Amino acid sequence: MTIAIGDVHGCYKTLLALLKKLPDDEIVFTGDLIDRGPDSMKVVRWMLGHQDIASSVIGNHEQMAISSLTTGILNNMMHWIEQGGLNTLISYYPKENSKENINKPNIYKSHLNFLKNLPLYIDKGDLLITHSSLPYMGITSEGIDFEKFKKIANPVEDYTWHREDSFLGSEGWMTELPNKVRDKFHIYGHTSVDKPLVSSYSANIDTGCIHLNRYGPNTLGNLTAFQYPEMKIFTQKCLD
Ligand SMILES: [Mn+2]
Repeated sequence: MTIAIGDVHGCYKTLLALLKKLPDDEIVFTGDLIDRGPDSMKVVRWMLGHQDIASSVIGNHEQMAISSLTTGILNNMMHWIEQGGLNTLISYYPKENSKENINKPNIYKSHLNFLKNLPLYIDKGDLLITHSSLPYMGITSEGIDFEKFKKIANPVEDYTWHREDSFLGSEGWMTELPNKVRDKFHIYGHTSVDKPLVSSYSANIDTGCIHLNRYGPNTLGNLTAFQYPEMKIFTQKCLD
């Protein structure tokens, strides 16, 4: 049994509150642990401290952070900052009179290393976790043949950035279910939806924790956990 948790985006208080509601189970995050929210450093620190029970795939936000911090290319940095990377950098900057100041310069390296080693996907046989939905690439009408997909997919684009545009509704978020991976239940995040989009073969569990009220009063703004195969949903409203 596995519990997947959607895009956290530095919402550490919300994450802790959600974790309190969960039964004991292995936890897998759909990526985008960092950026936009106030406490990316604490979210990554929590991950490093709980590697026995929790793992994560890589999201497009981790990709942006890595390409900014390892290449030194200004355009990469500008793009990341514009997409919420500034709050991540600030979360690593020592604050005045804080007890945590002593540790911060040392943790930076280990945290970046952790992000660099996040996998594109976690395949547990009957369960597949990726950050974004996956493009069909015309492989089969029965759903994605994942073994074949792995051989031809563009690693960054197809696992972490993809959006099934044809499934975007008039309100700007997905109204239908985009993905079927043959013989696997597929859990992903990346495109924020008001309520988890769950079908017999997939679940988008990014309920836009950091985007409360983005599309009007009481839209988005929740962090979701999804237990498989129980298909049980746990929700926590954003506290950050
Ligand atoms: Mn995201």
